[in-house]
Amino acid sequence: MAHPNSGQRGEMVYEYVWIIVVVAIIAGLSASMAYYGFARGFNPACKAYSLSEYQEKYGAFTPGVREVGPGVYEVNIKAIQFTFIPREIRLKDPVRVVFRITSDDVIHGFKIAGTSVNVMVFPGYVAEFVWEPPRDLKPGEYIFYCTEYCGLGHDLMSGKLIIEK
Ligand SMILES: [Cu+2]
Repeated sequence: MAHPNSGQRGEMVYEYVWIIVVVAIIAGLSASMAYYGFARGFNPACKAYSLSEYQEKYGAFTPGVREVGPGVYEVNIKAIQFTFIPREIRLKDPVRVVFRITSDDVIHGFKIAGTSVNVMVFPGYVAEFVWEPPRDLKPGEYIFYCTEYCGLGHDLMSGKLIIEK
């Protein structure tokens, strides 16, 4: 016995309408992603490139904090099992901070508690991003820590960022 709805043209029309609706939603979302990504340049704030590219451009990767202008800092960090080098970062009145973070061994994370900073760090690559601290950022100590499980000492992997005004 045939299905009670078989052969009814009205039912088929709904099938086509829904196919068109679903395809239109997917096409619309893809188009808006492409528009914002390519035309408006809304991309992830973090760049990643290989350590050898870094070395070609800047020479050896030296961990540390450099003040390159008033309130403008460059902070190089090396993440290794199970610490960060340096473990203490001191910034006075930071306006713009360029972080460059690399790993010597496995995948690590770098998050500064209470701020928007949170990146993944891959061995052999440099994660580079600019942090413009909010104007009302309170001076004091901010803990930074690893957010990717990297071995037995993972929970020891932290340091502190000191903001002075
Ligand atoms: Cu870790």
